[in-house]
Amino acid sequence: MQLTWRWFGRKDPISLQMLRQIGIEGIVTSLYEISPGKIWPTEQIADLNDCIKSSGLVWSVVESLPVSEEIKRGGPLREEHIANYITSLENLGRLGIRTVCYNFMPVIDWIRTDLARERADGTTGLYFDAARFACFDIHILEREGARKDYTASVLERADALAKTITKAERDELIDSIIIKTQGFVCGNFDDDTINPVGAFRELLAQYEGIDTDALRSNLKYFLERIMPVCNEYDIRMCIHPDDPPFPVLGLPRICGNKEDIEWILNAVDDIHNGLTFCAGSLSAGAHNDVRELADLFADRTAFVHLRSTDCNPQTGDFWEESHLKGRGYLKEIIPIFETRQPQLPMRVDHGQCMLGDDKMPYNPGYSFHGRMHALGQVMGMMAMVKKD
Ligand code: DNO
Repeated sequence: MQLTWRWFGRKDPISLQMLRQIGIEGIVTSLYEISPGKIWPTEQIADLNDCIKSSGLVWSVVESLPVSEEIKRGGPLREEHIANYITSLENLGRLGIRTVCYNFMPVIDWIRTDLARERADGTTGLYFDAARFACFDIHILEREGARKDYTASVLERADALAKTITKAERDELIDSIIIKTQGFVCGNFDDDTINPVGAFRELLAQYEGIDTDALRSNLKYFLERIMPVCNEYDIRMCIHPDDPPFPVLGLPRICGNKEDIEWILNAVDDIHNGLTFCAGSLSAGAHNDVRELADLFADRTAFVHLRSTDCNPQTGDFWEESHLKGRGYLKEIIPIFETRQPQLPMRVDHGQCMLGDDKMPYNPGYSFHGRMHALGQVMGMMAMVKKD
């Protein structure tokens, strides 16, 4: 597979030159400054593309060309936003950028409650604590009917936490869930969002009455509309699985298990409608076996995220594991992709914070030493199966 790396543009403290030194071949990035629903102008794409090329690298994958809430929920601006999306795809396609990752998670992209949970070896990592999340949902968002979505034991822990949580801890939880993890990926919230909880509630309200079937049909509609331009420029769209891969906050989530992925790929049976195989997101659900999923969907995969998690089905918690351990089974899935699609771009996803990473302004999950350490492990696993 092609070794790629998520790079956050010219502001990223990790430079393209550094990435060349550690063996990276392709870049995964986005025009972060453009909000969802707006056109990506040719000049801006070309400018970033030239910058990447001049460092001897290529722009392998767009992650993400974000799909706006209007498209996801089928709002009044849907047609305009789809037309803009098509123009952005044309502009990318004309410059030869042909792999586009996106997600169809309403309101909130990936979710973690703790950004620096200490691990036994002294590193820190991302963590989803089900009770802390329930406390956010029930006692901070105060979402109507929220209690019925949790087990008795999660409720008990969430209620106990609500009694002892300090103002500072509460603010930190809100910041982790709504701002820090979302600011750099999704476009709904950023550091300037005033009253994040209020903004969050407003977005949630827009999804009232939108169930799984409605969201699926909006995805199908979107895919059908963009397939002609994808065919024309040979653009492989690849949906990112829901992270975590189960419904949250009363919102439907439609890309979290085998049936969901089958449904999406069959809804528009075209090679340009593909999957981002995120071993980390999928492995966070106890219902998924990533080895089975990789084997089933390798041929429709356009991009691979190599990362592993482990979970505790009793508590509902999950956490990021070493790339050599956990339910991501990277040792077993790398040979599947390496054999079936040796040209696929893959990136190491999330690393632990180690060796001073915590002193740097990296986005959560996107440490340098942690990811580089994981990259070395993944390169080793790949070398074992690579054909000369
Ligand atoms: C988090 C990421 C996601 C992913 C988007 C793709 O680290 O895996 O934010 O980039 O969901 O659209």
